[in-house]
Amino acid sequence: DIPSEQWAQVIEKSGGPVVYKKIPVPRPGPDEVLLHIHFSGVCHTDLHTLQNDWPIPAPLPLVGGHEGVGTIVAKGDLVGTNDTGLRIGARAGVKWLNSSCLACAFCLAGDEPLCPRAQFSGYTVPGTFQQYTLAKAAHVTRIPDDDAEGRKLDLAALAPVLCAGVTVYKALKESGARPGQWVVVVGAGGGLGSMAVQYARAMGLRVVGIDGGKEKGDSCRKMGVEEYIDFTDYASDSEEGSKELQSPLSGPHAVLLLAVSPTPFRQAIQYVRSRGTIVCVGLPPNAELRAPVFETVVRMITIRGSYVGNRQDAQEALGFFLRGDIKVPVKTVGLSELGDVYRALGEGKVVGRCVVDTSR
Ligand code: 8ID
Ligand code: ZN
Ligand code: ZN
Repeated sequence: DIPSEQWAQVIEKSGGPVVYKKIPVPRPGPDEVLLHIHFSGVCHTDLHTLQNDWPIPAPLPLVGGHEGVGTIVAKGDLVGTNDTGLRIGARAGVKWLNSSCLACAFCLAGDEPLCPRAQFSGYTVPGTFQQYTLAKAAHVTRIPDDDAEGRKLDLAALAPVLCAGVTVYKALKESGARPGQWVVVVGAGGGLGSMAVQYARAMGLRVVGIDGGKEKGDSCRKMGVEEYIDFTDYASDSEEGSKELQSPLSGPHAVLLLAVSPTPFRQAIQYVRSRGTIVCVGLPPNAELRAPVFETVVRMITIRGSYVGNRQDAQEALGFFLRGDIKVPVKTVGLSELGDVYRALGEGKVVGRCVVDTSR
């Protein structure tokens, strides 16, 4: 039974606070499914949205959230009934990429996050911080009922795979790092970072984690870093500071930049190995990349961006989770407490990922 009203967290003015209130349950269009969302991870992107950090403003009022796991409760007439896995009662995931045109050159080549007509969950269309959300059938992630061993899935732990997991898995592939090589994860104690450490390990890479504080350090070691560097131990949070960072790092093959501050984006060139790759993923507002041309050339450094992943990347990232390779502890709180999570994220106090339970 689908109710006519539901609880949601609504951004009514930019900067917040979010308002916990009842809103109507939407009905699916012909190419959409309606999901009863059970859990949704809270990504730092959701905080950027609340704070209106980025060049493209989000339309308000808005329901945020883009890391949702749910059950399909209704679907439109164009959604196939046969082998698509989208039957009523099936589990499915909602990602940042809510839809794309499926017809442009990017979509046809499996680069649908680059589609000029892409829509984003919790940014340009309502997201997963509500009990029922719409999603385009073509873009939901199919989730089996059980894991690879036939055990019941931990859906709260699975939720972060749908943004953090797919994003870092894709970024690691984009880095070109091979099994046995070193990768530095900058922001390793956060949501994407915790996942990145585990995916990197599962992909046979050796990991150095950088983040701030002892609690994040303990968590990084649990996730599997061989070395933890506490950036707050270094004298200056500046490009100069990177000279100190170089010595413990000794030339990683790849650097994944997941932090939400601009400084580490400028430091990475100083310590990445010659012929190494710097992958930019974090989105600090108004930040600019800067690298000396001479060093970039004579050391053959690659600097690239990586943006979520395509539908296949999502299924592959989910596969690691289903096989038991991704064990990032999540802190689950009620959807009604989302405001506290935003606050903690803004203060850098979230270790790993917070997930909201839409039933409370
Ligand atoms: O597709 C994409 N490119 C994509 C997908 C998903 C998220 C990009 N993102 C972006 C988010 O919008 C955000 O800007 O990635 C960034 C990280 O998201 P998150 O992992 O959800 O945020 P978090 O949990 O707050 O983790 C950030 C970590 O960075 C650390 C913090 O301590 C925190 O643990 N950090 C900071 I801030 N400055 C640091 C520094 N100088 C640092 N760690 C090391 N060195
Ligand atoms: Zn995200
Ligand atoms: Zn397209």
